[in-house]
Amino acid sequence: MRTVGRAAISAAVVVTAAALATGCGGSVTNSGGGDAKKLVLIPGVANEPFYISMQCGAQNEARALGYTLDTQAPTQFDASLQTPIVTGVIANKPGAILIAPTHAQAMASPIKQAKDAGIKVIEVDTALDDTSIALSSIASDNVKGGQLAAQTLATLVGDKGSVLVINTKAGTSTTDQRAQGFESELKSHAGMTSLGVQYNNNEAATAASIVTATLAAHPDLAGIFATNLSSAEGAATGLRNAGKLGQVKVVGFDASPKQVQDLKDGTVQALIAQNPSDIGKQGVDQAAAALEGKPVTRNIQTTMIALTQATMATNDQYFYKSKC
Ligand code: T6T
Repeated sequence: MRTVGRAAISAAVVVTAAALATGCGGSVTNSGGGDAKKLVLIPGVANEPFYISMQCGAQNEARALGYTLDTQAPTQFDASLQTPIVTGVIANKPGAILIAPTHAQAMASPIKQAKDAGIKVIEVDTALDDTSIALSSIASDNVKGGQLAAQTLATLVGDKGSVLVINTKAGTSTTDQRAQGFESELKSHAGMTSLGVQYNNNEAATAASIVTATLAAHPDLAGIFATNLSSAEGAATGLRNAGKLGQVKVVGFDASPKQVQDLKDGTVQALIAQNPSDIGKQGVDQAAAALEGKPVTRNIQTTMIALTQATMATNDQYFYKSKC
């Protein structure tokens, strides 16, 4: 095992793109009788800038390497909606799937069925607990991202006061790791107290309500770590509604257009931006390697950066896209 350290169809699905292959010759039949030149990207949820950016990177790379890439995403970040997509994709027998599992355990069975059908499985962003199913996993170092968020928030609040973690859904590998990294780093900051983790079910409106309720119980709240896009967008709304903008410091993961605007406005103080386009690109590279019998790298870490008002102007390549 080698690690490379560097820097939505039925009621529930949206087909967001089918990039046609250029160049390379006709279809190649895989062992299951399908099309080995066909890749399918199954993101966690449709119409969300993190996954749109991932799709852009994957589409470009697939085109460059002579593969087709279809994207099929659930309308909500939910295993019960992602499972039927996987099942439907298996029936079409693509060469490989690039998937962001919406639950570390609940998605194991459908994804294993894909593997058992002879489809190469590549994890992009999130991962299953069972590491025997995917051939390769491409993601940020999410524990480190959580630690970085804690260090950044500590500086912003003067290393003292109570802080809240807003997470998405329990069982999401990435955001659970970010919360763990945050909590473990907090142990080195004696003046800071964690109010624990609350879950927003990946809904920004729920994150906003969590902030309102927390402020009612803890008017002296110093800071918030929002573990992803929905948590951070909602936290900003909650603080705005409560009239506490700037007084409660926010470090959020991700860099959607709204998050970038919130940073510019000073509504949030820092964003840990990932590199979803590179996750998509490298996912395609690993899928192609697996299909072409070349060596595959089991774990690949992609870059992250802490964006502040001071650094955002020179790092706009890290801003997520709403379209390719
Ligand atoms: O933060 C990203 C992704 O890394 C995470 O796994 C789920 O949430 C996002 O898609 C942002 O909404």
